[in-house]
Amino acid sequence: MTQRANELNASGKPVVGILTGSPSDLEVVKKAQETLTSLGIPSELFVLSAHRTPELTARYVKEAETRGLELIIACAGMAAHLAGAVAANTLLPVIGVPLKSSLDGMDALLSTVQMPPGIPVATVGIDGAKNAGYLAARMLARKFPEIKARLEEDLKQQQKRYDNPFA
Ligand code: RP5
Repeated sequence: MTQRANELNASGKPVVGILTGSPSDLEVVKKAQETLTSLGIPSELFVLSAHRTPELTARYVKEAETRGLELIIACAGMAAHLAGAVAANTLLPVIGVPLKSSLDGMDALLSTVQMPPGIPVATVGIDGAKNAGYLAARMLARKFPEIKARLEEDLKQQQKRYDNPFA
């Protein structure tokens, strides 16, 4: 159902949960939150680990939908199981961000992207936190028209950096 314009910002409640596996990830991961904020999308960011804090992670994810979250961005490096562990505990869409922590991030990329059938994780590129924010915004734009309008304006701004041979 289409939401009333500006309802999203009026409530101010987070609609995107961003999780990452270590405090050492935050410099990259904060780009996802900055992107969401620039598009007027309220989010929350927590450091939670599939390995080190499995119970807390599962509890957060199981409660996410009833708390009003629409999707979850999960970021991790090395044996990056966080996004898969998140997807195992919710039917919300999960965007996975593999982080470059070892092996140039190839380990995390393969861990995140190669989910078994039925438990999908929409994986962006290595250290692709910014694109995770944009992908989340595109998903939310199906429900919130004001986000679609902001994405259209953002794309126009990006296009200003390019030549128009036909102008
Ligand atoms: C992963 O292991 C984290 O997401 C991080 O990218 C990597 C290393 O974690 P630390 O040892 O720096 O805490 O779980």
